[in-house]
Amino acid sequence: MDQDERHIVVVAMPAGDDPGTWIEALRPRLPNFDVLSLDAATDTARVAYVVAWKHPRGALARFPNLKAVFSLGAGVDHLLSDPDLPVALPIVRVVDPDLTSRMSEWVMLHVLMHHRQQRLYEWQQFEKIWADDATQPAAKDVRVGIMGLGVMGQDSAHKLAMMGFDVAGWSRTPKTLPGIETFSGDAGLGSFLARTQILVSLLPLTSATRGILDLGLFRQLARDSHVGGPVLINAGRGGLQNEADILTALDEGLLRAATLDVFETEPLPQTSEFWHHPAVMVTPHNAAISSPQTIAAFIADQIEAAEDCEPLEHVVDRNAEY
Ligand code: NDP
Ligand code: OXD
Repeated sequence: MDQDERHIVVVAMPAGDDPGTWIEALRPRLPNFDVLSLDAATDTARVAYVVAWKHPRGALARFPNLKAVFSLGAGVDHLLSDPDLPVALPIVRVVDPDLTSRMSEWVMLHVLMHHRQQRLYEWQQFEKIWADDATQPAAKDVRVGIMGLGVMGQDSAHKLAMMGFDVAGWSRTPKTLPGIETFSGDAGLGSFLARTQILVSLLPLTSATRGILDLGLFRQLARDSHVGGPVLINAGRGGLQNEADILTALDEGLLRAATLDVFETEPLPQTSEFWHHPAVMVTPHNAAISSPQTIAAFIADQIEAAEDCEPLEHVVDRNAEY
């Protein structure tokens, strides 16, 4: 094929972010394509695929011959919130065992951190206090509830159940999972929350889930946890949580503690109270990050398959989810 007939794969990132790592990871895997940054893709008619993470709004509407858009992550809210996203295009998200395992590591770490009161013992070590907590329950007596029983939520649920926790999950549609109590839809939410002592949010951000983690929801959580109140752990999206409500709930004792990986504004502003709140653990939206090599292999395989007229995998069902 002539150089000026080759299809282009564009890596689209926010202005100011360097797409170089992703371009380098994709190029050797897509030798028949030109892999370019958004700025370099001036021959817009040749652009067949876009690989995107928080692209500038409207940027994808410039490409008349796009065949598919790939999210660089599992979440697609950054794509679907673009009002100029071409309507008929397939949107593919990352579903990758490496990404999923990393999320489960993070979820288990923070469930255990709260369950075993690690922060208390860190403080005690600092103060040279030798004191144990004779009331520490076994994992089987601790009820963890996972909001979102998709790829991430199911893996975390199974791994927590393997550790002995009493695990339940909540999803949009009903599910049957061995060893996990399941709830679904608006009708199941109240019962799910009423049994939950440690709440883990692994929901996507959609019009139905935006702001769901608010005071009204925190009030419905079980209050009988051995740490003195419910715990919130959110790695879904910052838009799921009402941050003022989290602070109020912590102040009023509706929540005992929180671990937050995602925020309404990222990076978390320097002025945020979360940075120094004694009951809050902050991680910088890195609960699950796969290496560019792993994600590039996943995307390149899909592009090659699409070129061979094979169906794309993990295409987002826009009607079901948003
Ligand atoms: P999936 O699409 O596989 O799962 C989403 C789950 O949420 C499904 O069980 C779905 O229910 C449920 N859900 C969606 N909408 C609702 C609703 N309105 N009410 C109740 N349940 C609902 O996504 P993943 O598990 O792969 O990822 C989940 C999210 O995790 C991503 O969208 C992303 O935002 C976040 N994420 C965060 C990362 C981080 O580092 N912090 C890394 C990777 C992902 P049903 O099955 O019935 O459709
Ligand atoms: C994702 C993320 O969606 O990293 O994959 O947040």
